[in-house]
Amino acid sequence: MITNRTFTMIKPDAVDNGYIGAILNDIISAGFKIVAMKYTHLTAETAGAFYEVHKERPFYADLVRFMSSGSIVAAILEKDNAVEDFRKLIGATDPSKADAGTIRNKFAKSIEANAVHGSDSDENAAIEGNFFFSALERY
Ligand code: RTP
Ligand code: MG
Repeated sequence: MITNRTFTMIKPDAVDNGYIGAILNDIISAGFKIVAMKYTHLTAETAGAFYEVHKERPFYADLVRFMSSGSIVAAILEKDNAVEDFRKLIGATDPSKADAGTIRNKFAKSIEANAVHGSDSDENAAIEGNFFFSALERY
C-alpha cells in the first residue's frame, strides 16, 4: 500500500462560497502534490456509501444530505506523512476549535459545513481514493 498519500474533498459549502482556489493554494503551499483531482458531485446514494462508517452516528442523515447538496472537489494528495500532516493543515472538525491559520479556521462555518475532508488513516486514504478514482487516474 502507498502510505504517503491522503484523500481530500472540498465540501459543498466551500465550493459554493468560492474557496476552491484559496484552499488548493493552501494545500499546495503546505507541500502537497496533487496526484489526481476532479470537480463532481455526490448523490444521496454515493454520499451515503462514502460515509458508511458513520452510519450509526446521529449526524449521518444530515451529513449525507449536506454532502449531496452541491458540487465537491475530490483529490488524492501526496507528501511524506500525508495523512497526519493534512489533518494538521485542516484543523479540528469544529471550526470554532480549529487553530488559527488552518483551512477550517479560515474557510469553514460550522461543524457540519466544515470546508474540507481529510482521511483519518492510511487505510482509509486508499479506500477513499479508490472510491473516486480508477487505477489509471491515480497512478
Ligand atoms: P472529515 O472526515 O470530513 O475529514 O471530518 P473529521 O474526520 O474531522 O470528522 P468525522 O468525525 O469523521 O465526521 C465526518 C463529518 O461529519 C460532519 N459532522 N457533523 N453535526 C455534528 O456533530 C457533526 N459531527 C461531524 C462533519 O462534516 C465532519 O467533517
Ligand atoms: Mg473523518
